[in-house]
Amino acid sequence: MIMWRFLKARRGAAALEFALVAPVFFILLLGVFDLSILFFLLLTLENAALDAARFGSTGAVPEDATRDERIREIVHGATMGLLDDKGLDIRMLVYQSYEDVAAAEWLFDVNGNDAHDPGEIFDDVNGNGVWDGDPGVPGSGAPNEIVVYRVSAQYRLITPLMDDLIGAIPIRSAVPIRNEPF
Ligand SMILES: [Ca+2]
Ligand SMILES: [Ca+2]
Repeated sequence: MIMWRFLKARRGAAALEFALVAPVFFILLLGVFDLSILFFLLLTLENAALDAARFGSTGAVPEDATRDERIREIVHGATMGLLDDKGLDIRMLVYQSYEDVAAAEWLFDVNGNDAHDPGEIFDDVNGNGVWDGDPGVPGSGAPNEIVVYRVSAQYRLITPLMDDLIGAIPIRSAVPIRNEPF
């Protein structure tokens, strides 16, 4: 009888332990999923920007589309549609020098108004606490011009608590390239 009670108590304790540990375990598991997906999307984004830059720098104009359209098609193709619902943003910006590229303060322009709004994060390259803008001019550039291909998106974590805590995570890639003398 005592033995039976002991076993029952042990089973109860094991159930209680499981109830306590299970949520932590699942959150950790989802965290691993999140990190894997994030890493994969980041690689995809980088490949997309590289592919776009490689094509764009040749100056080739396809028969059935404009250069700009083809560059966007390449990015969509390389990201396999995985980022289409994650705010995929493709920008080609033309710079006069590599110094201008280095000075450009990248903005995660959530509402797409080309201005910094409260809550939007940016690269504070000169460390003055404000967004100083980007000297880049939209376009895919003329021969020998420097073009930066900026591809960005945002990822929301699957892990419930972490998503509330962190919010949307910006992922991005920028590839600078000098156009060929086409
Ligand atoms: Ca904005
Ligand atoms: Ca600044």
